[in-house]
Amino acid sequence: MRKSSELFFVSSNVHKYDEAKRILDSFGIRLSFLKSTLREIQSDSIHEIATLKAKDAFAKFQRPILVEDDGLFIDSVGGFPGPYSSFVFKTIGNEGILNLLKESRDARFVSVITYCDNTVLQCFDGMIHGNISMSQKGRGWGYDPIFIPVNSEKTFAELDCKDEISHRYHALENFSSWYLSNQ
Ligand code: ITT
Repeated sequence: MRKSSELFFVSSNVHKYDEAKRILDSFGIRLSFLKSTLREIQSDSIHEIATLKAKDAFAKFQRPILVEDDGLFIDSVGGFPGPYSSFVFKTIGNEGILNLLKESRDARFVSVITYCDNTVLQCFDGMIHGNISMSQKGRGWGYDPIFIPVNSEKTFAELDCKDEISHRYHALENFSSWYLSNQ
């Protein structure tokens, strides 16, 4: 790993970058954005998807990069949409998910942040438990209007503190400890 090299977040999703930037700022790490749609394989493993996204991003840009793959796992429907969260959001969306669910609404949101440079490829996991709301609440992006984190009555879209508790926060906290101790 090169000392003090600029770090880039590669994604098609600017909301993910905005949150990652704010979170890494709080750990003293500067993050820049490279907007790009990466090759996303269909796989049961978000680690595998994140690893291949990272290899694709490094091959494209030849710079130290971070990518992220996320999954919303809902217990009562066998972990669906899980690794297919991006496709499911684009197809049936939040209303489609709400229509699938009955009483049991426990879920978890998982983030796999992957770092890649010319010598290292490493994944960092983060997770938050919660449940799926009965209807969409708040004006956030993606699944935020339907995901209620544990110990809250509000969805991510309605909360001011998402950055301090989210799946993304936990994955980036793990990344930061490793990155700062390897600088
Ligand atoms: P990439 O270009 O980085 O792959 P993406 O939006 O396709 O962007 P993912 O595959 O990682 O990202 O995300 C899976 C889905 O979960 C996608 O629909 C996201 O909008 C959604 N998602 C991820 N993190 C979220 C969060 O914190 N809040 C709400 N929705 C989220």
